[in-house]
Amino acid sequence: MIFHVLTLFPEMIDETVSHSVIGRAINSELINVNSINIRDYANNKHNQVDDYPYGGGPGMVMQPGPIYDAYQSLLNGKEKKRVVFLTPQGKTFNQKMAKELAKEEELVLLCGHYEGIDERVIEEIVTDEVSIGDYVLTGGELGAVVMIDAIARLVPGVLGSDDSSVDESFSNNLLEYPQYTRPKEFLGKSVPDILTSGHHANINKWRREQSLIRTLKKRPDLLDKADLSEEDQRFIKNSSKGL
Ligand code: 6GU
Repeated sequence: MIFHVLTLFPEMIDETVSHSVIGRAINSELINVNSINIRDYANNKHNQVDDYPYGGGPGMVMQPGPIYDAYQSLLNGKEKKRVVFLTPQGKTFNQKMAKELAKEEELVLLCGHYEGIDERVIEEIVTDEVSIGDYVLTGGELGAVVMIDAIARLVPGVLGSDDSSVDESFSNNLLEYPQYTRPKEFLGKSVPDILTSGHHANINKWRREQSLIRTLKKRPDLLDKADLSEEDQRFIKNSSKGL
């Protein structure tokens, strides 16, 4: 999968994706992150890409031309691509969107800065508007790397062989069960006995119940969307009494 990022700060993207799981996925060519500096498409000798807003007001607005030309440079005559504009006005990013976008072969992420981007280029090239939450950032770059991380880890092969994305929080609208590793005792606290019992059926049951309890306590809003067996529902009912 290829992520093209149109940005004025390509280092913010390249540096962030160079580490850990995503960095390895890039090195092994499972994904490609192609940051394009919009400033390279400036058409004046000062490499200026923003200007004063028509009608007045604070701040500067990114001009449409350089963004449009940077986008065109990706097309090489082929069909249009899906272009996500990172903006607090967008639809809030979530795991479902990550899964949906992970099906694409290529994605263009457009990062705005300053007071915004000239509306005409947004109308012309943007297919999706995405926000990463209800707060205001200084630019779209952090949103872009959040999206790249969440989407890339769903690309087959990016996580190790052990299918670690199947069981996890949100994929089934339940939070994950608690994890423990050595040492067996830490600050006087022991690992739950069941995890060292070797009874895999009991361990799975305990983990399921822990997921249900956690979700009930921390994110009860998720339970409506979760796929719950009758046993799960009975367990939740009994646990709720104690809360
Ligand atoms: Cl994606 N961009 C900006 N600039 N601000 C945001 C955002 C994105 N998501 C939340 N706030």
